[in-house]
Amino acid sequence: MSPQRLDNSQLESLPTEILQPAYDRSQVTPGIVHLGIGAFHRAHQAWYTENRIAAGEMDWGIVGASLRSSGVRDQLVPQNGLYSLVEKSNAGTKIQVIGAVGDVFVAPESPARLMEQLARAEIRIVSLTITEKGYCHDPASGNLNPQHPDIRHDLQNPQQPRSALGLIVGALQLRRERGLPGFTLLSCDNLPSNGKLLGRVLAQYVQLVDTDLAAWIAANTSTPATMVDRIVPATTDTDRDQMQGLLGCRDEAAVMAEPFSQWVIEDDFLYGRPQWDRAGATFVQDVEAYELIKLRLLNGCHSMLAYSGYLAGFETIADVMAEPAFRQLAQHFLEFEASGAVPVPGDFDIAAYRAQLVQRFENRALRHRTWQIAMDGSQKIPQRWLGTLRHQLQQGGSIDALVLALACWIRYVSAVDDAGLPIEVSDPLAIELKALCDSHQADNAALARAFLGFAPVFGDDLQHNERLQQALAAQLGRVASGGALGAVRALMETSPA
Ligand code: CS2
Repeated sequence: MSPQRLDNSQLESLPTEILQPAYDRSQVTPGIVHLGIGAFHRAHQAWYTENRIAAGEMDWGIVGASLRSSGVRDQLVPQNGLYSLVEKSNAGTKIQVIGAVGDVFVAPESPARLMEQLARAEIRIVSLTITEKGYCHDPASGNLNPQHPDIRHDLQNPQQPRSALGLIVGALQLRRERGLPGFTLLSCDNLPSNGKLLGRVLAQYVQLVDTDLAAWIAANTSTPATMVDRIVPATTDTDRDQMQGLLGCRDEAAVMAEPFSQWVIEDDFLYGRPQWDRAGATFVQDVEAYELIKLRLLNGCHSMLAYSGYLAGFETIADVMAEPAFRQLAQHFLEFEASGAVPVPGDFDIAAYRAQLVQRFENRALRHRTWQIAMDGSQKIPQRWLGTLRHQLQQGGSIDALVLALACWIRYVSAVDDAGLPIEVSDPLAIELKALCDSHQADNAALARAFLGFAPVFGDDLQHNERLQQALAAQLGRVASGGALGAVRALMETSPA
């Protein structure tokens, strides 16, 4: 017999130490549609929103949507949208059952039904965690890629859109026809100036659809920027089995997260918003400095540890950090490369931020897989590493850790690790990247040149930098001969920190 699932009827029999909705869920009405209802949204924005619903802001319930698979819907809908958020740290575990999510829709099953949800009069915010590649843009330039297969498809089939942009524009068209206002579009993805980026690709897309609609959308939507931060690894079956023991019922939709959480939001909402600030978020006029610090320090270091650590055979970030040379690499990168390349607000203690990051990466209670973070490098590297790299090159500063990270990424996309085992590379440009590796196998200088000249990731400036090219060729050689661990150790023997 399959075990009882978590649902409304199970709430009263949950152990008392587990927090749960203390409000009447039947009184909640939706105000937000969230596109991309993965683990991150459920551990972050939905958790802040839960706090506000519990405080009486009952008209901000969340309708969830998945743009690809039905997995999350199949987990959440049989549970009446309930799931547990499990905060895990070296100090212990805290569990809260969240009730903010109502229904969940799966776009590919019926784009029209999802567009109807987006067109509901009471929806005032459409938020997004669709990952970097969901914006269908060229990562190096930040412009819409009109050749993207989903964009081409949606321009041909506007009633059956696949992309977030196609769905949003279709829904806004319905709202306009029905005399309804637009909505605020809230990007919560790890992209610099994510609000501006969303506004730009949306405008570029709708220009290809209908110029009148483009003007209406420009006047009836806003796209505030946000900086989101919480480490949320993919949930595993082991996590679910452990949760069953703690809850007394089966929660297929449980999410694991670190205790730390941060949300900085540009206050530009056209149709109201929950008072997320009362739940710990910060509203500011300008998010950019926070975004750059987070992307270049946290995410930059994460990706560096992910590629180098994966090659060396480490499964999780905490495992990588337990190896002294990698920990030193992280500290070196944070202090001597990334920190100098970000504008630091006057009241921001960057040394304390760095120390806290190292601690967060050392959280052994979270099994954050290097493979998970290594996904989609072609979409992540421009904002995580290359801004810092350009800055350091211009200033004549250290680029050692960044170049080593690039060499490890190149080795990673060649799809063989340091033990000679195949790597399952998950990246929209995986084929192109592997082809670059294969055509320059025995020649590190040519390999370095070929990658730095790969415009979708590197733009067209970096290939002309002699210092970078030589350093990358040399580091590719070290990684090939001594493995990632050997190369990290060699670098740390000669570097400060
Ligand atoms: C990670 C992020 O998977 C990744 O690429 O670097 O998801 C990271 O855990 C979050 O941005 C932390 O806020």
